[in-house]
Amino acid sequence: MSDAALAEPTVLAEVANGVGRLVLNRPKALNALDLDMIRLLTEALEAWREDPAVRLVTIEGAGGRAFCAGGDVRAIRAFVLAGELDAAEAFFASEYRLNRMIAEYPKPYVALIDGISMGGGMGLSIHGSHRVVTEHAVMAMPETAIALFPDIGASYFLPRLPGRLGLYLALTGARISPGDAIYARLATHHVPRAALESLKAGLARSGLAALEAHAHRPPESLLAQARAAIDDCFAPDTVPEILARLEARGDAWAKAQLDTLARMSPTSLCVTAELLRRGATMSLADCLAMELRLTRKVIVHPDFAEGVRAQVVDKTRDPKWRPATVAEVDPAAILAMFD
Ligand code: QUE
Repeated sequence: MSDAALAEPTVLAEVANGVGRLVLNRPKALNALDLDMIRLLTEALEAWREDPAVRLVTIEGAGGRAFCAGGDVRAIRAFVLAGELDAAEAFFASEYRLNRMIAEYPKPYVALIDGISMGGGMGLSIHGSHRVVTEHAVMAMPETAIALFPDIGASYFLPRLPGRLGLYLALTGARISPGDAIYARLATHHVPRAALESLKAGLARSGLAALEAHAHRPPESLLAQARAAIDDCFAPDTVPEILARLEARGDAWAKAQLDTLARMSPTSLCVTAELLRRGATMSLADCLAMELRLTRKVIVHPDFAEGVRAQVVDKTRDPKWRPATVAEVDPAAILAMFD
């Protein structure tokens, strides 16, 4: 028998005791979101929207390591290299449609984040009404490392985080802790892993009241400690000005940020800063439409295939960016990508 015939479904969807339960079920790939999973999630949410047997929806990841590590950028890269740009666009369009459906969902949507949630995984959680993090949660928008940009509605939600946290997370791809996620308002409740089964039983028995009943005090936030430095150094809207502020600051924290930013695609950093500047005053629907237009330009830039190769396919972590520095990026070329 083929692997496909033996394979379990990549999304489990079941209704019991008033709860529509979604499980991302590709644990070997850290539940990374492929087109099939997007279709299955969309179909389940559509079916449950008007179903009186579903009072609330939960979503979680199988396998204990990840909620969802991202989108299927490996497949997108293969489409780009094969010249199948329509297939790449279809992926992003269906992913962003799902993000919007979650944001507009008429029932409570509770994401249980007990592990890695990055990129596309953030798109399945952040737009929902409630986001629970366990002590094992790790969140990030790491797309500048693969020369993509923070998408899935990030141009809407990141500029709306406190101070300049959103631009900081978008440019550096910083991985943040459960305490940070609550501090930044990316998460709403902290529940220990050991209490998740009890929380799920409580959600079925008494609905959303179970969230408050199971919530623990959030752990300490490192992001809170860095907040003044972040707000100061990431105050400008352009990357060269941010780099200049970090260089002028010159302390260990600033040097660490400069080291991180030096590994990211310079083109992607500049695209990302402009994207968040624009998204700050736009609706979620308009932000998602802007991001979809931008994917067409960004995925055909050579940095994208190179970034996915270096970080995801070969894992050599040695991307060769062109241009190689922010100073060499032509601001007019960045603006042209938003046309
Ligand atoms: C930056 C990213 C992603 C990444 C690594 C980065 C990303 C993404 C994946 C990923 C993870 C697991 C998989 C997979 C892809 O890795 O967006 O197919 O199984 O989806 O440094 O932005």
